Amino acid sequence: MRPLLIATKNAHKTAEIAAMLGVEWEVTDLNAYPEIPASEETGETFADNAAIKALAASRLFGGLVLADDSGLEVDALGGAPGVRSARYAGPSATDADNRAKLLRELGSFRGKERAARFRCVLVLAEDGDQRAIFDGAVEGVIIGAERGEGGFGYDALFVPEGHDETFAQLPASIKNTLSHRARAMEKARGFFISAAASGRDAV
Ligand code: ITT
Repeated sequence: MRPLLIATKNAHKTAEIAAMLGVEWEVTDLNAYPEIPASEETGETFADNAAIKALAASRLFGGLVLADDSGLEVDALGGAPGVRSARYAGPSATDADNRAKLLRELGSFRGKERAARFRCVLVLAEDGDQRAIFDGAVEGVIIGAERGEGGFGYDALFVPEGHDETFAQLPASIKNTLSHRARAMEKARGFFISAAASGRDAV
């Protein structure tokens, strides 16, 4: 198995990515490496922030590093919360705080005005160099009250296009085929196949 460090403290992201990768990869995240500090997300785009996180961790970890920067864009809010999705209700906001703020901000909007999408950018890095970048998005709508217990973040408020249930109601196996993260990981498939093969050759 080849080691892959996910440059995140968000164990939900790690679990989703590990479920999408094959058995070739031994996935860990920053929770297992307290000596690698989480980076400050100072970028203005998902790509900037994913690169900041991947490059910083790859300077301290001897192997392939993957960073995921992701978030929710809501049309009625001009694309907010966007890159600030994790900090929408403040610097130490919980997921529940962020969902409550989103519902308040969307209080007067109805129907198509509540259109939204999740975006994900994945950056792969090794030894302080960026190796690849992939992105994915999923369109949907923000409903008026939370539904479901699964997932994380804004999942209980987001119904993906073509479905009636939120990401928090749908089984993880379904979310993991149609989410923004799944779509970016699908684009990264070829990269992972060759990286796993080159790891085997090197042994
Ligand atoms: P790291 O920076 O350590 O990876 P984070 O959770 O802070 O963890 P981001 O900065 O990328 O990650 O912020 C993404 C936020 O967007 C996340 O906290 C959620 O609120 C939301 N988000 C991203 N993907 C999501 C998903 O699949 N389901 C629900 N919410 C999601």
